[in-house]
Amino acid sequence: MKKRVGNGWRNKRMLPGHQQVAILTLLVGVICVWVECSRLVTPYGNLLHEDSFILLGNSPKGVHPHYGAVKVVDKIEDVTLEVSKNHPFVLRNLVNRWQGFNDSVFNLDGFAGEFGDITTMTQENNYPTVQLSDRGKERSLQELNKIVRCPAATREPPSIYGAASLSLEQRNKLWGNLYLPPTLQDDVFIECLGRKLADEFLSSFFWTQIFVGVEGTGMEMHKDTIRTHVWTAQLEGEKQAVFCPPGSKKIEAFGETLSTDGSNSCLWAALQPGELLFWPSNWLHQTLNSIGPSVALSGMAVPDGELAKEFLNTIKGHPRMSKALRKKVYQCTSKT
Ligand SMILES: O=C(O)CCC(=O)C(=O)O
Repeated sequence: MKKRVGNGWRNKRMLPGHQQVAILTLLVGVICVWVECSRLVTPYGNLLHEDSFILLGNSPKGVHPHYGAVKVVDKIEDVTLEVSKNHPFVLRNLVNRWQGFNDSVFNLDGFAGEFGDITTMTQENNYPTVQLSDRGKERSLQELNKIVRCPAATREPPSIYGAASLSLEQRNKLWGNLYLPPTLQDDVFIECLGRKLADEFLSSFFWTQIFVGVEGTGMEMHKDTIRTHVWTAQLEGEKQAVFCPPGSKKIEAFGETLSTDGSNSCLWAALQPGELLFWPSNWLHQTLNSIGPSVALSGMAVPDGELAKEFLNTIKGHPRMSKALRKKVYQCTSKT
């Protein structure tokens, strides 16, 4: 008589030891690959990169290999603490809150349809010398949208990066759906300025902007002249950025080398659609629209008293500010 051990059905299907080990190893392998892949597949779609090189934590091409990746924050509730650390970071998973992200509201076709007549300042130079300034050509957002959608071979001009400053009305249409973390919201301040002065303020300081560029364009390494925190929300394409703390010594990014005095601990980010990048504006920063067209909304924030003092100091003698606006900005900054 055959001896039965334990559950008959299980024993009958038992495989020899080495086969069990092989199957187990295969299973663990499959699970690991799945976990790794699901970490890499963003909640809003597939990766922009054909490979996962950058998203696995390797620095992008042209960025010094010793620079570290910026911190990734997953919870909106953690943003206040991260902002207080005065370091750049990327906030993931914000897109779930962006109403209309994949329809006509939060994409360039939608903007161009709605705000087609707004003027964008553009530059046609190739990176790394791109600067956005009054020296650029003026184009409507509609025109810019058409140009960046053309295949590179037929695009005229071939390389273009534009930015448009939003009016109060345009900004209000979009901001309500952005669900910015409370620390980065500036609505109380903007409302305090009143309608007319708010419009003057937004355009004088390029406070809320749309950036639209083709692959290979970007902004050269610079430090902003006014002291605020800055954020950019990526809507389309990929934007890479390098950040160096105040006083950085030698910076190597996207083929450019810049020598300054001080330390050398820069960070990089590769921002995907649906992610928000934050940086304190006294950090040096450089960007590259690495997969295009790249479309981003950007804004500034002054969440604490110390920064507010610095902000007011840096805008003191600003040439594009009327006396009435200056007075109101002082008043509203101390209130918020
Ligand atoms: O988004 C970019 O390409 C550059 C933004 C920037 O440098 C800035 O707002 O100061």
